[in-house]
Amino acid sequence: MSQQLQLRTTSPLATSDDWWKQAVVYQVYPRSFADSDADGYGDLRGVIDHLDHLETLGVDVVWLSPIYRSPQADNGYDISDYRDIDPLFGTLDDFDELLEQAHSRGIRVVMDLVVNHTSDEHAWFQESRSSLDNPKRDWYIWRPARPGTVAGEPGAEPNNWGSFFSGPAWDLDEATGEYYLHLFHRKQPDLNWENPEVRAAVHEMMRWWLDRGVDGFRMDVINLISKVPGLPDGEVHPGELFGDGFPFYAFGPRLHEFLQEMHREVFDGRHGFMTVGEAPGATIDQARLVTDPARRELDMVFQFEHVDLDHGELKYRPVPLERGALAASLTKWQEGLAEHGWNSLYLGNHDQPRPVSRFGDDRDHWRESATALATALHLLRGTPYVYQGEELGMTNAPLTRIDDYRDVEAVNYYAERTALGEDPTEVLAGMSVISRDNARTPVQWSDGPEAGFTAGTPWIEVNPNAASINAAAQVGVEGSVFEHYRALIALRHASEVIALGDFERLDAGDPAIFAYRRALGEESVLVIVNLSSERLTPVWALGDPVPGAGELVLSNGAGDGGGSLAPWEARVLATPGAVDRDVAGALD
Ligand code: ISL
Repeated sequence: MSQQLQLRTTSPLATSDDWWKQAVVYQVYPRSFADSDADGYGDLRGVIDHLDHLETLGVDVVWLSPIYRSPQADNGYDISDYRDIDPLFGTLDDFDELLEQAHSRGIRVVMDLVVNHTSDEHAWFQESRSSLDNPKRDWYIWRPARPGTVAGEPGAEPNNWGSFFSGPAWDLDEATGEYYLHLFHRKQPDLNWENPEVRAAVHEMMRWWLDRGVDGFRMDVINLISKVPGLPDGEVHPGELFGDGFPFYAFGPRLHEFLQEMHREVFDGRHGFMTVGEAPGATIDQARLVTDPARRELDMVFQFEHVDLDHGELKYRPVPLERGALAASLTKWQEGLAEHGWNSLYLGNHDQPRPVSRFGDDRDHWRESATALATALHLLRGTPYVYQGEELGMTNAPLTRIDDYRDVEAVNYYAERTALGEDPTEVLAGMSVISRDNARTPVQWSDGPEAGFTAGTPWIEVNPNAASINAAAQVGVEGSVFEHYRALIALRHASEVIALGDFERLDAGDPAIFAYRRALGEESVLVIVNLSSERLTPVWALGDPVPGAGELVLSNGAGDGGGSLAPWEARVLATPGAVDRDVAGALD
């Protein structure tokens, strides 16, 4: 841990290697956070200029989405130099200043590690593609055309896998007449993790960042790095054009071996770090294995069950959420990782639509549903993540035309589907609900020009509702979404019950009432949230709180404290010793 780090929470956990069990992480997507040089893109100095915002909010960690050199084919998740900062965001000196300023505020800094693939402009790939016998040829996944076909002809790809970004997962490199695998964009060739030289190079780079003072990593699609030998064809599901390779590249045969080797080579002997692995499609059993501390793999994972609930036959053909489905999914994962492993707790990030629009009611109950969702999530067992702007209740953007989109995943999907003859209006309707661009509009700092994000022209439109939804209108304002997030974070810092207590779902009758108890020893915290736009009455009379629940310590002000729950009303009750009021301060 960097010696400059001034801890802000005093609990015994805070100075242990499990400090992240009482921490809250804030995700910055630098491109959309704050622009200091009026080029229309957020940058590191913009982050430095807003560290006070993060300190006021009370977060313990900032996770930076990729800031490395990149041609930006996938907004930086296509890295061409792991040891330099892209000029779009600034310099290594700017990074070092951010690190020092964050640490002086007691905020750790976690980098986004993207090592399932690199950019095709990375030197490693440039060498690898230069010839069949180049020493780095085997650093990537090259294959000849499918037997019996001619390279370049449709169907000649080595297998039938599709890319996450539409089209085949293979591209023909004319120079050597072979195909290379890219699960994402064609400019994101997959690294060959079977090659020990690749693993050693990644480990060395990770140590380089840790030695610079970085406090850990969020690991991009880390569960995809081990592929099934032979790379067999996948099933073509209804509505899809290509085979589903997921069973053959997710949680592959050597994943745990690679993660344990990484832990040995990079983290053994170090303290104060944290690791979280993005693991699309993870099951509870897989998450238990990866996050079981005895196995020394990762501290936690981002699982996707709750953020896939509204995906229909295709991701961009969303279906309505079933009543109580979010609470049921969160409950399943609380119970699933109760004994082994650790949950990351999130509702949004740079790949997901805005939670208040997706899971809440951003029309008739915007503030109430934003604060209700936050209460439901933040008091669970696990490490909460706040995605930039979520603390302000930022909503989905008005994405109506294809020109409103910037995300390569969306743009490619639209091209693929309209080329198949699908109605553009229908395609756009589905995209507007689920698109990653909903989360990538600039952070709304004020009601001024471009929401105070830039003095230039933003790379993506500012949401017009910045006029009313912005930090200046909320920070320090009682009852605001920001102040509710601040209170929830303070509550976590003040309560080992919240950090370490058990979880028990309570049956309140209606599945839309998410009621649960956290207990540690004799102390407990009771959370009751109405995750609906109707007034609901729990099976027990709320006027007479659940027996032994303690006193009301926080509410989101949606209701009148009576026997029923107003739409999106959230209440938190705690027994006397469950919350250290000296640490929590004034909660609401
Ligand atoms: O959210 C998704 C699954 O439906 C995908 O949009 C997303 O691509 C997937 O979760 C993997 O995400 C990560 O890797 C991608 C990058 O585009 C995403 O931004 C990153 O979070 C490739 O690096």
